[in-house]
Amino acid sequence: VRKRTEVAGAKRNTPVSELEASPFFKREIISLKSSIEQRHSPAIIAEFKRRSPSKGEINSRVKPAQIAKDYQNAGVTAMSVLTDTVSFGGATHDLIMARQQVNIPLLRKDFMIDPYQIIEAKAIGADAILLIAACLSPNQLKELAQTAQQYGLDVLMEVHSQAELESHLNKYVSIVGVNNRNLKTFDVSIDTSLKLAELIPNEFVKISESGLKSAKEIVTLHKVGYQGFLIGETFMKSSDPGKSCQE
Ligand code: IGP
Repeated sequence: VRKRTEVAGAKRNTPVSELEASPFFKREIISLKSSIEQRHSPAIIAEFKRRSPSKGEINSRVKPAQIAKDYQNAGVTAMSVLTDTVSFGGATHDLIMARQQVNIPLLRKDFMIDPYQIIEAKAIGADAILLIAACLSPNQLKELAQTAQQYGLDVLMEVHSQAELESHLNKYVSIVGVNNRNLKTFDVSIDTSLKLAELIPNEFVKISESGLKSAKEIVTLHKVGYQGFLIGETFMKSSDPGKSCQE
């Protein structure tokens, strides 16, 4: 993980007044939390991810608009769009393209450090944002989560450990995601999710993230309380991610 906490702020491509004038800014938010809760069976959040620091190129041919339609047709609960360019080859434009095609909740996946990025997330049509405990101080995370809530966006807080959960969790967060990928070694193990499940208070929706490959893993994690499953690579590495997602 790049250390972002020292960075002064996000790159500001567009003035805030212009972001607020975006047609998406006024659209009604589709709650990611409610959508997962209403599902009752395991809820899949399928990710658009071209490349990653651990895997390199995953799929550079497919387009976000097509994948969004395919994921929605496959019946996923929500879609995650990586908008980080440096590590993941994504762009805010990818989320806009997805938004124009679907009416499922969209998660903006990025390294959020600045309230500007939250306003931008809303302006490009996101319904929820990710805040990574490992990248933020407890106070920074709380302030960003509160800002997101004021804009009506759901906050998914990502943790890797019990320590992060205990130091960073706050009332402005609505979903807790346990990342199975160790950010230092890139090793993935669902044991991380299994271990942390009972430590997440029940008012938060629990999701398990990364490295998920089989229905069996999902059944195991669902039994211990996870309702949502964030899956990128398993779908994206197929030449037809929507179809592989349906299977
Ligand atoms: C998806 P995978 O192993 O299914 O492609 O993982 C998602 O969990 C992963 O992309 C992710 C991520 C992140 C990316 C989880 N947390 C934080 C960037 C930043």
